[in-house]
Amino acid sequence: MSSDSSRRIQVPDELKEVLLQFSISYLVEQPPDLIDFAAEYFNKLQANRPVIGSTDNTADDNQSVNSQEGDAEPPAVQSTRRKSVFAEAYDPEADDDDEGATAIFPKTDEQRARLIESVKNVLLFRSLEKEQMNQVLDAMFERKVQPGDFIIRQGDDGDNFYVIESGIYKVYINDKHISTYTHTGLFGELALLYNMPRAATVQAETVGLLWAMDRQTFRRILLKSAFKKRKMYEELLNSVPMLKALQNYERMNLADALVTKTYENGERIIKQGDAADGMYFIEEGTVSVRMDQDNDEIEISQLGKGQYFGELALVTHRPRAASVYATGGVVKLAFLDTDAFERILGFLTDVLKRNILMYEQMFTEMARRNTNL
Ligand code: 1OR
Ligand code: 1OR
Repeated sequence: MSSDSSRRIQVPDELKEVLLQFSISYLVEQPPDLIDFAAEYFNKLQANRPVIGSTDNTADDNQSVNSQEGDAEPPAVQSTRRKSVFAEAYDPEADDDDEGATAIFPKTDEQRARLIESVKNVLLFRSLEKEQMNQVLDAMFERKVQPGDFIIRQGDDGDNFYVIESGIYKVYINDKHISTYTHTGLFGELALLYNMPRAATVQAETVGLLWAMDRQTFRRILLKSAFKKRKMYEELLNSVPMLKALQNYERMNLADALVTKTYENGERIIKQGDAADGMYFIEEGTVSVRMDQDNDEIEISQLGKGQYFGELALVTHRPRAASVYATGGVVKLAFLDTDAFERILGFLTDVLKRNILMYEQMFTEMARRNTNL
């Protein structure tokens, strides 16, 4: 699809991390002047830079106490206590928050069945092994909420992470309503993953039921796998021009949903005429797109890193329009299944349709050339 020359520029991880943290702080605080805010932010960052080689980041963590209601301290100021996160690329491997035993909350069969149903679609849990998944189920506890209850307040330290069983929850940033969860989804993972203050306020609109997991357990079981996955796909997702329209937070959710698949040279990835089960982003290697013609196949396009395919059938709800093969060695792809596609990229359908228009134009062009021959 489009050839984006900026793809060749390697963005260092540290730069990405610092800019991500800065952007979150900026979005959370929405200060009147970006430049003043940036100057202050980076000065503070420099002043609080930890001594090289120091690994005291978890000591801060364990001391953290939930800030009280009405705490006037803005998140960026509060966060200077967590030097490591804002000063350098966060390394969960160096995090020793995983000491000690995991809490177990006994559950009735009925509760456990409800919990399993609620976590079925939690993308963050996808890469967990069976044993880890059982630990997660044991560690979660039920929390009933009433309309108006504040589950999370922006700027607080992170205590729990929540999976929704039922209820409607509104998300606010600086008192501005930005999104709503209705009976499904999860929230509260950001503060625990990135070791930073709560990025938003979450308030219950209706009675509801949440499954909660405490910070320690979240970090012990989920941090490394979830963080690694978000990190792993970050570069890929940043290199796909179509996804520029996504907000950082949506890109993170997309990373949770992706599954890596590899194909050997010559292997077929998609067969023309098949029903679609998802789409692919190319992480490494090239693929050849071929269409059936007169009992043969002709190549209509080659795609490489940062490009995607298999979206057409998802958008049009039709069978695969072409076959796709791995070419020139091993091909590594990130696969997004239909469900996650609809949930996360559904609103990008208009962008995708622009490409589809291009396929149609090319098709008409080819048909015209063929009849003129
Ligand atoms: P948390 O631990 O920071 C608040 O606590 C939670 O609200 C947060 O984790 C997310 O789980 C959830 N940006 C940041 N946090 C969000 C957002 C969000 N939506 C839900 N949460 N944005 C909205 C994206 C549609 C981006 C706004 C710029
Ligand atoms: P899909 O889900 O139909 C095959 O599965 C994929 O090949 C398709 O999604 C596109 O992502 C990809 N026409 C149709 N599909 C194409 C084309 C294409 N190129 C890539 N795909 N044309 C080539 C445009 C450069 C038009 C050919 C006439």
